[in-house]
Amino acid sequence: MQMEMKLIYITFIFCLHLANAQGWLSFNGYNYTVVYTPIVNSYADAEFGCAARNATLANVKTTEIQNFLVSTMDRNSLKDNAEQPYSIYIGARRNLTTLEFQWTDGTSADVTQWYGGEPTNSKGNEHCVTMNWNGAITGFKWFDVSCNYNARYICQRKISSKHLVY
Ligand SMILES: [Ca+2]
Repeated sequence: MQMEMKLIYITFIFCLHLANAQGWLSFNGYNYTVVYTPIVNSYADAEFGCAARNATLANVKTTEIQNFLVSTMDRNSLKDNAEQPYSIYIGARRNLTTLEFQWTDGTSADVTQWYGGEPTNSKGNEHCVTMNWNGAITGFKWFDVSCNYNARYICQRKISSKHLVY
C-alpha cells in the first residue's frame, strides 16, 4: 500500500512538472507562454521558437493583455541575461515602408506601452520591440531594439479544442 501511495505521489509530481514545463497560461481566448531559456539573439530566432510551439510571438494589442502578461512574469527567471537584462521580445515589428509598428498578423500597433522616450529607433536600426523589466524603473514597458538583440520571448496561440490547456 505504501509503495502504491509513493507511485501515485511520484506520478503527481511528474504531471505537475510537465504542466510547469508547458507553462501556457490562458487569457481571453489565447494561451501565452514566456520562454525564459534559452535566450535567443534575434527576433527571427524568437519567431522560430514560437513556431516550434505551434504559436506566434505575442501580439500585445491591449493594455489588458499587457497587464495580464506582466502579472504572470517570473521576475527571478529574468535575472541572468548579461548583455541586456530583462528584455523579452513581443510580436511587434516596424514596417520598413510606413515605419509604423505592426503585429504578426499585419495589423498596426495602435495601443502601445512604450517606456518614456521610446521608441528611439537609435541609429535607425531598432525595428523590433521588447518588454523590459528593470524592476520598477521600466516595469515591462516597451523599447524598440535591434532585431539582433539578446532576449527572451513570449509566444501566443489561439485556444482551440485541439490544444490542451494546463
Ligand atoms: Ca529604443
